[in-house]
Amino acid sequence: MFNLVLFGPPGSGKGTQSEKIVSTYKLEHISTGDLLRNEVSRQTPLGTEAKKYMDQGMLVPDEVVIGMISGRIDESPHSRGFIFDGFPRTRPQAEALDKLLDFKNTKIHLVLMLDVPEPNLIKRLLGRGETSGRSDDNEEIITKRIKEYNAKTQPVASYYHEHGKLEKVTGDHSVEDTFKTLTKHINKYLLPVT
Ligand code: B4P
Repeated sequence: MFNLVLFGPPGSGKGTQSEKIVSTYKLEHISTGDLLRNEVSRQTPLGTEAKKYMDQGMLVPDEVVIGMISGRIDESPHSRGFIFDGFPRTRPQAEALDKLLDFKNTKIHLVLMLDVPEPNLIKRLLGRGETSGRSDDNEEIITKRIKEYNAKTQPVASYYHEHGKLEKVTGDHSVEDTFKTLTKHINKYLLPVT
């Protein structure tokens, strides 16, 4: 089993690159953003709670997200591995994920961090906002999300650096070129399924 974390600020292309990685390596995709949006659209108690935070550009509380991840991993016991997209986003989430995977006799093998300058992030997210219908894709909330990332999520990079798992990748090139760079790192652990 191979487990990958795709890490980076809002709009750095985690969702975009995850789709390509999933189809190339046949990994199981776990996006906490997608899972949370699904809960919101179904108006579940978890979704109603999460919506309050997401609409403000804030992170959803750790215990809500961690509980959701654990259940999702258990749904795919025979997968080749997982790609965690947008999770972990805080140090407690990173520690909880390590414990969870240790309990399942596996671990995080690699963390790929997409690096994109802030003005380009804002431009991309405003562009996505024109079609996504997402309540958090407007200028005021995007600025809050980037602040929240710098305060709470950036420390996750140090956590994985300390564990020797972090690789930084420029996420500012085209989708294809960025993907090529990511595959160079992943191929050291896992080959594409043809
Ligand atoms: P997410 O759904 O994870 O989304 P994101 O960070 O906004 O975007 P992503 O990086 O995936 O960018 P994308 O590929 O779409 O988070 C949403 C919210 O959910 C959070 O703010 C938080 O409230 C909550 N949440 C999620 N996980 C949580 C957790 N673990 N703990 C607590 N709260 C959590 O790309 C963006 C745009 O750029 C797209 O339009 C794309 O087409 C474009 N793009 C991508 N790559 C490009 C490239 N190379 N060049 C040009 N444009 C590109």
